[in-house]
Amino acid sequence: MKKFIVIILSGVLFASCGSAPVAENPVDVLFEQLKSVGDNGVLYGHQDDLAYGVNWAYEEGRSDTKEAAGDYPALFGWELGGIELGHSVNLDSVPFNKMRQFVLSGYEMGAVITFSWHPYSAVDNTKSSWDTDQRVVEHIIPGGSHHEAFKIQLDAVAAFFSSLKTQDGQNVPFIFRPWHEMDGGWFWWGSTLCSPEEFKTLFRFTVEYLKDEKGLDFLTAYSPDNRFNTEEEYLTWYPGDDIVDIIGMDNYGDFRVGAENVEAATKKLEIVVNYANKVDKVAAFTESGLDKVTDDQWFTRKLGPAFLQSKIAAQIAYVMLWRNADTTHFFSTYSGHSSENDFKEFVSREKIWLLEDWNEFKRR
Ligand code: BMA
Repeated sequence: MKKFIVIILSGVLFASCGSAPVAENPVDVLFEQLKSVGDNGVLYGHQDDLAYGVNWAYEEGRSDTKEAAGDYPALFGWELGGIELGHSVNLDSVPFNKMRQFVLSGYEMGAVITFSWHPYSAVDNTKSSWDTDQRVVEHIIPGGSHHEAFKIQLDAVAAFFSSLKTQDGQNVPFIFRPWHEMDGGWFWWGSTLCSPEEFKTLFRFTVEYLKDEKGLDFLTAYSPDNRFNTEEEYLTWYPGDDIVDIIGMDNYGDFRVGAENVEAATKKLEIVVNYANKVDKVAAFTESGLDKVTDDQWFTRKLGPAFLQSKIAAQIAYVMLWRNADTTHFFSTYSGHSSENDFKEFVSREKIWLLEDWNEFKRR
């Protein structure tokens, strides 16, 4: 309750149309809420936060964020990889049935939900997203030899998305962030294995198939990695304003200890925000983190300044840190870690919002 005086409960879910109130589309509501964040704050998000953390897994109510800083993240990230093969758990062993529950409870708490997807190749389903010995994109886009196989993968994604409903049957709104970090060379959809045109075709087909064929509705995020220095470079892989809602960037590289360049990260976020403002979209820092948080003041000295030191970069709607798997692979803090106090200080800043801050903002 640190930040706002609650004045009125907003009627944001209902718009009047004639005399009968008509429920507004929850995806549009989410977009408007994220747009309204602007200068006011930045939502803190964390991947897999409710499922597991360092030294625990699947214990109801737990969250590394909450245990370190007293509240849940305002945004929860989830990963779909493996669903396209019909697996019941994702590639990080999160059961999809549990994920559905976490998504629902996160949404009901007021948090924003976002999905990433690291699919196996539809050309050879023994090849993970990180297998880069084969060109895949050209074979799965329309006209390609494995296009039908790819559609079957999308059907599995669609079935899961369709199952994300509240008890009264309302669809849970969410952000879908497929084909991220395409400017790098570590995924089979990366810059070394497809052309920008092939990539855009893949991206557009993915979104259009899920929406037009499968009747789904969601916000779509575009998130290259940090390999750009101009707007033109940023847009190399951009599939179009008509299908993208969230203008994002992933960036670990500019925070790597020894090779840090926070100024560069800020400049790139400014490119992201300026473009989002120009085309009336939401800007976001879609993925970051410091592997094993090896700098105890990383949050207040590096991550925070990357966007708070610039009035433009500070307009991002959210920043999401990657998962806390175990003591060898974690990207945010946890209770007992030497960066915990710094994290507390970071999230206590006026502009950094955990769940309660976000909920208060929505009620203003
Ligand atoms: C990567 C790592 C992997 C994980 C994958 C998908 O960045 O965290 O361990 O399997 O994301 O979540």
